[in-house]
Amino acid sequence: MRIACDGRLRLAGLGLLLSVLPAEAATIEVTIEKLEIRPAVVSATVGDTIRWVNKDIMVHTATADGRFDVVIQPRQSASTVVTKAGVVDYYCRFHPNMRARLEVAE
Ligand SMILES: [Cu+2]
Repeated sequence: MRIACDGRLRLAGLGLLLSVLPAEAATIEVTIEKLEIRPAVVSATVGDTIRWVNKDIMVHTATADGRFDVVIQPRQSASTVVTKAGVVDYYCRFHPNMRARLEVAE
């Protein structure tokens, strides 16, 4: 009986959590490989998570002046949540030729 009780509590907790999160919040994966960011343009909605996966053996950043500066270690991933709508151009601080864009909708 105790297990059944815990299950109900957990479900109630999950329902509460879901009700405060935007329904459409998603994680969008962007790959960095051979000093290239792909896809170069992604569409997102405020509240979404952008997750960069660095497949290279060198460190990269996803840097948008005044917005975010995410360091992505070699062979690892890192993420940020987009909090404002608009077109965001970002680049890598170590390799300024690496550029990409987020198009963030309200
Ligand atoms: Cu880089």
